[in-house]
Formats: sequence, C-alpha cells, structure tokens
Amino acid sequence: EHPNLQWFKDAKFGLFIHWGLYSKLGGNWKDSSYYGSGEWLQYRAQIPAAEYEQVADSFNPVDFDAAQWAQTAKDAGIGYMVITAKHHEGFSMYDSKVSDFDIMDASPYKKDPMKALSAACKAQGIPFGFYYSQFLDWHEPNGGGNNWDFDEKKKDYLRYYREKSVPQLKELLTNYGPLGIVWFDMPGGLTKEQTRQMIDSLRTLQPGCLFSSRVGHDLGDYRDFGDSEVPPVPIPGAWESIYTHNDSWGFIAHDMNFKAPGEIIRLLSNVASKGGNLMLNVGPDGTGKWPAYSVQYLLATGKWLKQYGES
Ligand code: JFZ
Repeated sequence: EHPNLQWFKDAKFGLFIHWGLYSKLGGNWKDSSYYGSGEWLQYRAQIPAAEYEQVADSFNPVDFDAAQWAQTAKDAGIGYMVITAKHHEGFSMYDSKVSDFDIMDASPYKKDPMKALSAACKAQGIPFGFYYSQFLDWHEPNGGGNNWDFDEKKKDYLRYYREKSVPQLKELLTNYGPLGIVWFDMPGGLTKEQTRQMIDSLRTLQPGCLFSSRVGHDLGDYRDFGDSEVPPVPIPGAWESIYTHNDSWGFIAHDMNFKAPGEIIRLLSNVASKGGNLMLNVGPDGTGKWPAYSVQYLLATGKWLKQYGES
C-alpha cells in the first residue's frame, strides 16, 4: 500500500476538471452537433489532426481565473482537484518543452494556466493533481487512437511513450510543486513490466504522489470505478467514483442536464457510506468560465456540507 493514502481516504469529495481545445468547440463541429463526451469530438467527427490543430490558433481563455476556481472549489467543500493537463486530443494545457502543440506555443494566450492553478490550490490547501492521457493521443502519428490520419499498423507506441508521454509526465511532476495525484487514463501499448518501469521512473520524481488505477495492469495506488458507478456494498481500501455534473466531461454548450445540489449530496453520501471518494467533474468553456449552474449548484452543495456534513 502507498504510504501517502490517508489524505485521499479522508478527502471524500474531489473536483475533476476537463478542459482543453474541445471546451472551445463545445460539442459543435461544422454543421453537426454532438451530445455527451465533448472531449471525444475530434474522434467522433473524425477531424484530421492538421485541421484540429487550427482550433488552437484562437484558443484564448482570457476569463480563466485560477484564484476564483480554487475559491469556488474550497467553498464547495472540495478536498482535492484533478485537471486535464493533456486529454486524448493531444493538446497540452500547460507550458511544455516537449511539444509545440501546447497552450504556450500554439495559442494566443501565452500563459501557463496550470502554473496559476497549482499555486491557487496550494494557497487554499487543496491537494492538486493532473489527469494525463498516457496512451491515446490523436495528434501524434505514434500515439494511440487516431486511425483516420495514421495507419495503426505503422505505429510505434513505445516511441510515443519515450518521446512524448513520459517526458511530459516528468515535466508535470517537476514543474508544478508536490502533486497529490497523477490521474492516468485509458492504458495501452505497454506490458505489465513496461508499465512497472514507467511507474518506477516517475516515482523517483515524487514518491508521495498517488497514481490512479488507469495507469494499467492493476499497478495503481487506489481503485477507480467505471464512470458513474457506485459499488452496491462497502468496499475496503482507497477508491473513488467519478461522475460528471451534467452529461459530458468536456464542455457541451447545449447540455443543461446539471445535477441539482440535492442529487450531488445524495451521491456523495452514497459513495461516502461505502468508504469511497466522489470526484465530480465540471467542464469549463473555452473562455475559462465554468457553466453558471456548476458554480451555483456546487456552492449550494458546499453550504449544505458546512451546515450538516461531518468534516
Ligand atoms: C475516459 C475518457 O475517455 C473520457 O473522455 C473521460 O476523460 C473519462 C473520465 O475517462 O473514459 C472512460 C474510461 C474508462 C471507463 C469509462 C470511460 N471505464 O473503465 O468504465
């Protein structure tokens, strides 16, 4: 068992944030509208990587306010935060020297929002972590998943891990202070032994950081249940259920199906009663604003927790 699991077991309520180029698209591409999983838009519309790249040209989240995000999280009663540093689209939402397809080099914003957010969470005492898609990368010829631009048979996954995934994970584990979690997702392309080697090389950078179960081959530090799944009976050990506030992880402009505060509280108590954490996702838009209902309902949840919840 990982020696630093106690804070996670005690946290109960986490905040997941999916934020990337897909947030600007909001589920719309050309004349079509898509519902659910906004972060999968490039895949669903089979958008060529070269064309998708151009979305970055006008990605400029000028309304992003790290202090306000952290304050809202704090007021909502959140115990940890995990945000997408790079999702399957392959775009790095932080200043990466490993790739030019990042917010610093490919977008007009010219600042590193992850630097600001990690600092703001630290100031609020909120453990902070990164989601990182370690295998699926639709932008790269050797990354997993994109078979509309690149021939799967010609892919060299190990090269992708060696040249982008692992170096970027090292950047994240080096440049943003102590991380609570690296939230891996959708493993692939590595044997158990290779996964173990990758984990060992990352561990040396931050031995205290927890790795999510989707690092693969049962090598994670705690258990994640499938999306929107709560076990029927109490489960020992450290685990997490993940839900999203409406029906998508990434921002969808036409999704208004937000869970009301009462639903969030029932969900939270259901998960907590079985010994786990609930990590609830919000999807900010391309300007850096959270959906108004997410702010409103999370603050109402926090107010209730303050009044009636056990700390
Ligand atoms: C993955 C991503 O593909 C998705 O975009 C989102 O980030 C989500 C949190 O994680 O999707 C999954 C991965 C695993 C399961 C379900 C959805 N699962 O194990 O049930």
